[in-house]
Amino acid sequence: MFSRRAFLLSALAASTASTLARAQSAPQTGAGGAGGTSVQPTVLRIARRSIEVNGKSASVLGIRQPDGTFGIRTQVGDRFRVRVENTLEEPSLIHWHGLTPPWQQDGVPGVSGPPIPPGGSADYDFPLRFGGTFWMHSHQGLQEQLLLAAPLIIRDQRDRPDQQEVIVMLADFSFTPPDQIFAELKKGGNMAPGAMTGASPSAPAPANVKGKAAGTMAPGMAMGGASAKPDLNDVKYDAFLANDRTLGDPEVVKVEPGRRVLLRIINSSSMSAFHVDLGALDGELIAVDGFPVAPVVARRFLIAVAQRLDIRLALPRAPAAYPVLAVLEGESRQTGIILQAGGAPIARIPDNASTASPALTLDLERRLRAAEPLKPRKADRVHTLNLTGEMAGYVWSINNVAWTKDVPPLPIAKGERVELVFVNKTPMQHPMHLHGHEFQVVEIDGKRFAGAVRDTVLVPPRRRVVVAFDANNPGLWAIHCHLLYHLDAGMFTTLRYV
Ligand SMILES: [Cu+2]
Repeated sequence: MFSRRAFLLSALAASTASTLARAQSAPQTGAGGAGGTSVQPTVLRIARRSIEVNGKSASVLGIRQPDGTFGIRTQVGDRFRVRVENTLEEPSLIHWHGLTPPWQQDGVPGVSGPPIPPGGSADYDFPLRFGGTFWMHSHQGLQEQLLLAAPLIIRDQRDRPDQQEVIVMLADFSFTPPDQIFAELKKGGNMAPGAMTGASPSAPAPANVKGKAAGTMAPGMAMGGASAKPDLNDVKYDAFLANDRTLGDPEVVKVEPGRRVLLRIINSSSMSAFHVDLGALDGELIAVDGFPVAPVVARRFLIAVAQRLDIRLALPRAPAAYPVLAVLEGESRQTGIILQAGGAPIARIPDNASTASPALTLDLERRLRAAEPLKPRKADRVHTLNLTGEMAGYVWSINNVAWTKDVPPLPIAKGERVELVFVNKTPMQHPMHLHGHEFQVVEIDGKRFAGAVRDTVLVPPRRRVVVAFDANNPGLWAIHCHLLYHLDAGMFTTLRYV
């Protein structure tokens, strides 16, 4: 039943491919198994599913193998050989966040290629250059808000046989449909500066969009003075989830006292950053966004949207329950899982921490040092990306241009060392993600250093962050803010080279 549609899709992909296209690198669309290889692909099925949130049933999306496994776990050196089947009634496309495939297999509709139509499928096949904690998510419309995301774990020599791996996937959840959330953000932002959201009789407060203080509503007022507070959490969510569950009914993972645990924490939220709280346990942060860093020991670690943290724990020998919590940035709401060592009793963890957490800062980013940094080299090319926009009208842009397909890609050339200078001109933070390349954080506010290699970096209000990467994967690539509604509003651009 897929074949005709798949054929048409394939023909469309071929006809719309730009001069960059190399036919053998495009995802193969179709339903047949005639791939010319003996190894069967892993099937990942995009499908609607139900979960329970706060005692109510919620219809969401998911990406699972036929045996029910969410996402995929593979190993470095293997090829990423996957068939994605779209069982939805709408188009979809999955992005492999943090991987470096040929650009046509990157999964960004309208950039990498067309989305997979309802009932269609697409095949992917590329080598895995490195291991680590990655994830996959829809890049189509606002599907990510409906939890269309899953872990993508690539094991490598860092994975020790004496440690138990525990994946913690964080998400924000609303019973309000994403289109409506976005419409309300635009409407809410339209209110006159100085008005409190919800205080105006002509514009009643949308239930799920946060009221904005006057100082942060007015772009002019928010840019300077000491009183300007960072503007956090645009959307009021109904719940925060860890592995699809709230603390009212958390996942309990059995672990052995005295054993090592590797937490792979993935922030798959559309809009929400967290402080990971390990309670009484010291954690050793060994990788960010999959890439190794000089270990940092702490009990709290911040995680921006789309980022990942690999944290090693050495569990004490006595039986006990260890909550691994994630406290929403700037608030006390929290989610998490519980590690149950030795059958210890599990206490109910409240949905709110005892105190509100602070806003995210770059304090941790400044401390991080890549275990495998880029070779020191002068930049051949520098692009400055001013992060621009405002709450009024919920307009977000790069260099004051909200993305359309007519925006020319930033030019670079193969073999260059490229630096991207992110300058945040807004009172909101923006976690910036580059597709198809890992980058290194090399400067914060004018201070150079050999920071972490990663794929998503937080740029807080009025901060300047510079990242460097080697142009070694030619194609047309997305660069964007990973806050879903900022991305959809236009804080997105591309770069291109052959
Ligand atoms: Cu943003």
